[in-house]
Amino acid sequence: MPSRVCSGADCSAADVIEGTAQNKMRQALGCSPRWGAEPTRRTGFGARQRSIRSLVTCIRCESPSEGAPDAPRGGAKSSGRTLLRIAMGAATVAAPWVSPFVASTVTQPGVARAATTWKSMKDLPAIEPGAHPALTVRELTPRQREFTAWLDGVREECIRRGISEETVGSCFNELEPSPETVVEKTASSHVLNPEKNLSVEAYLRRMVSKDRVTKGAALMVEHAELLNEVEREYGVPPEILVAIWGIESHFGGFQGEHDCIRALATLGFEHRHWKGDYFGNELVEAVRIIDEGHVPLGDLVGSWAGALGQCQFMPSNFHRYAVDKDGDGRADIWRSLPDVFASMANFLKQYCEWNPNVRPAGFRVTVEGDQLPEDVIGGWWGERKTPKPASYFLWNGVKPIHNTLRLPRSAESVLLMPEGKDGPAFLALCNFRAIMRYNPSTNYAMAVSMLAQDIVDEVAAVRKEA
Ligand SMILES: [Ca+2]
Repeated sequence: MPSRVCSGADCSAADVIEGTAQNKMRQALGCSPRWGAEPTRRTGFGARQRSIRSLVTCIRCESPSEGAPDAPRGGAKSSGRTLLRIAMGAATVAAPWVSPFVASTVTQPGVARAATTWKSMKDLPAIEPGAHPALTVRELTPRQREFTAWLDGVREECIRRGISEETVGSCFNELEPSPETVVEKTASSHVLNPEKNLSVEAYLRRMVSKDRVTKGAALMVEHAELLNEVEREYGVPPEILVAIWGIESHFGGFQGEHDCIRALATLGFEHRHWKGDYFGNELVEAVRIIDEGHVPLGDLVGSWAGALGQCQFMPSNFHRYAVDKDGDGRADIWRSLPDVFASMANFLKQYCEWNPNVRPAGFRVTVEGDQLPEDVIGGWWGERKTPKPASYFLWNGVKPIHNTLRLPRSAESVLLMPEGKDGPAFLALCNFRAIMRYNPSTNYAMAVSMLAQDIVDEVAAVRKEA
């Protein structure tokens, strides 16, 4: 190993060097580490490029023939053999952490170009690719090439929308798509989308569990002041906010564990031919969240489909509807409950058109007798029949299962029986439609409505006992 110390002052590529990898290489070369040893968030293409640049830079510093007048050369004249030794020393040290990504994506033309550069700099024999394990080359797979080309388009769109190049670089420079394909995702969707794969009864049992009702009731009481304030502002009742919060993220306890940028990039890339640029657009909007400083990049985690925070907003909805209620300058739907509740309520009011004058969104009912005519019995929300006043159903054998329900008798309602007369029955009022806009699933809207009403019942029961 060379013993001389490099000042780094004449490193022509110093502006691109950063991170642990480079410092390891500098230390191996006897150079003092100068740059922050922040580990990079992802390892990939950018880290690779910087590592190679770093290696070339240090070799340049070691060269007496480089001609920099103030370079601290230490008097010893480096021979070509010394330079080669330096390079191989660096490569040896670098190998354990460079090899995996060199092996995966450094391209043959890239190494040939580096070798040519070196030769022109030092008049040394060109490095033969494969001469050292760290320089082993494998071509990009067609998928990786296509992904890189697609991502270049997204980069351009980010810049066009005014996002800083620095943010775009931090999000994309070392990004690779998730290995899961859309097919695999679809195959496992029974886990990811239980509302599509369970019976209505089983789904409701899972979503409106006793545990969720109890916890929701406790949290509604605990945050009553804040929730009431949000209701005064947006017209959405506390129990609905708590129910959506409970179902979307288990009251903030589980917000998803996927790197949102990578998830959206993978989906955008995989869907590029048949879903327009929906996910590509969401990806750009996710990068904008970072650019605006709402949350650090490492904390931008969410569902596999890119839904974010305790209220599971897609990035574009975040920009339209997220609210900074606590006034700290950031709409923090990950950690700030005032922001989470106000954002949900704002979304329900603005986008879902929540009607503040009708309290329950819907509720579970039993249907007794068979006096109801067939033409008022609907199936799923998409198969609903013409609305009737709630009182019409109550007169014809329909009974709510909730204890505390105060039903606006004149409110327009539809009867939903998705699995026929032997399955669960639901009376849906106008705000049922609003919940369907939050998540277009009849099961989801039934679960939210029912959980909200069960939470109200639970709070009433506890107060009565007290
Ligand atoms: Ca805030």
